[in-house]
Amino acid sequence: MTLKEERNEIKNRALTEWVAEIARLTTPDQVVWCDGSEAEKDRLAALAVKSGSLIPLSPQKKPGSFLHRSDPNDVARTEHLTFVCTPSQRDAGPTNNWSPPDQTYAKLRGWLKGSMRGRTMYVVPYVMGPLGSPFAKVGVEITDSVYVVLNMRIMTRMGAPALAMLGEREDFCRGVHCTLDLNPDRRLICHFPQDNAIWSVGSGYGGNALLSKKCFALRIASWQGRGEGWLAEHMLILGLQSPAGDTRYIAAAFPSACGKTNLAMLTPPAEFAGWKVFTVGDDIAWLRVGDDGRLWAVNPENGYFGVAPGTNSHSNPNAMKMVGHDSIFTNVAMTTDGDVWWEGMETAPPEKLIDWRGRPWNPGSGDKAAHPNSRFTTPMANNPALSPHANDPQGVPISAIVFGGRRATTMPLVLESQNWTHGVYLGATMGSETTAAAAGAVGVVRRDPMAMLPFCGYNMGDYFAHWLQMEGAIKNPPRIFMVNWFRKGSDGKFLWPGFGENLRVLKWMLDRIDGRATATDTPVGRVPRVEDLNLHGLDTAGDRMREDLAVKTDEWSAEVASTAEFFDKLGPAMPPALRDKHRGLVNSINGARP
Ligand code: OXD
Ligand code: MN
Repeated sequence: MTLKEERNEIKNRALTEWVAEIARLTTPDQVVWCDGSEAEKDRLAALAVKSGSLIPLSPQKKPGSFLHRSDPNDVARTEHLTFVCTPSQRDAGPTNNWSPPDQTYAKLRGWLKGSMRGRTMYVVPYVMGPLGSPFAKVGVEITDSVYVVLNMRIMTRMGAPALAMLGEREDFCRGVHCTLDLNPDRRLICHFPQDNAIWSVGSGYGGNALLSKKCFALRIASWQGRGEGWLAEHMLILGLQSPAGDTRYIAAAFPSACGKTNLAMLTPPAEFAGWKVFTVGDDIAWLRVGDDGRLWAVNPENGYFGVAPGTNSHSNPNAMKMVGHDSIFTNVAMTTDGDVWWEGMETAPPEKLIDWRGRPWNPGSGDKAAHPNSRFTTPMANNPALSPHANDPQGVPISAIVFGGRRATTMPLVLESQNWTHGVYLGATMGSETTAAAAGAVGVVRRDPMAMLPFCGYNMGDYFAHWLQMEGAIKNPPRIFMVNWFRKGSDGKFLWPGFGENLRVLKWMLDRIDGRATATDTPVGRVPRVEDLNLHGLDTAGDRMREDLAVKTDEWSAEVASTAEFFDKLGPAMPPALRDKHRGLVNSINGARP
């Protein structure tokens, strides 16, 4: 085999040797080192169009944008095929799939032998975190997918800046991605945190194939954060600016497809004239303690990989603007004039539509035109609400941490923790109804502590212990809250309007921090009364609000029983402090029983 190396000038021996090793294994026809330039993007996009992997959209309707249709068996993260391969199973813990590293490498090497014959192997160096930031880290993804390269170019700071930052260092995350034939029987997403390595095989879906995102910035980085004293979290970061011009930052964890992107770029309701929300990040936060004893956060990503269905000019006007150009759409429907459409876009479907599989759509069939987990990939620079600090190497100081799930019952609209340990307890007991972002049943409540269950790269009990321990390092800790935008009344309808109105709840949090708002102590945390929230101009009846804020003893009895079961599953690594908190809560709920 002759390898056509396009870049011979790479000085980093560890990098060139590793790339050569993977090329010897996969035997591609050529190896292309990506530099992240515009010219490269245009060349690769033309190649993808030629191969049919990308369809150009209308230059008038969606300039610079493309549609990709994935294999219908490859449309979401596959958690049952995702593994954490630590030397000891105890370190992966009971909530991660585990397999021994040596055996796993051997199996994957077997699958990858000769797998890129006749194809091109792309080497994609990238930076996670703002350039020049003490938070930033370098990864390199080897992939045989042009779609992956073009998405990585949007989602990360890719190419030349990464090689410049790396220099001669060897501590880069080594990611190997190979699509094979997309056969689910030969699909595995494997993490080797002790080697700073990821091997992802047999899937082209974003969360499985864009190795910078869930694989590196959450699973590998959470392991690194534990060792190095920081946190890698499944959190959006937003700045909330008051009419007086001061901005406070909030980091919020929600499970996939619960509206993180919407909250991160929220448009305030009319009654909040002068208030502004700025996006720092919509999915991932890396948090470190600053010299001032506060917790500081950066968004390690450079773009958004958002869920398309439900996005419209009411739920997220900023998102509608930002996907208007230079975006890649995956598995949405296409109009005959080269535009895109999905369920929940407020315009009615046009008469003729090509569905996400590329077939003419029949509205009467009951099939969705866009896949429920169809996505847009958009550069963060497209976002009209982008924070001026999104690229700040120092990050932003966090005033509040918010945990939230999708719960039809039990969880009030908002709950304030009593202290850090109670806040960690709230995060640890988070539950949410499942969505289409992962393969499997939709609508079942599962425990998803801190929205990290599918993304924590080590033992969940050790992860809680790390969170508890962080308190000692943070002199001025953010206050921790829990929210639920999704509680339903007895009529089955949502009690809270959500979207832009969520600002009212964020404002109450800041007022609590400043000592300007009141709350009532309940056994499960502090809850506002209806009159403590600014509901001016909101057409929601008082009794519905009371229902939304209610802490009901019978619901909480069931909740703590289900939490106890979950804690038992986490086994001996579960920190005693959280078990104590749980016992205390059970006692006070039983004490509150009429
Ligand atoms: C995502 C997810 O894609 O959480 O962000 O699934
Ligand atoms: Mn996510």
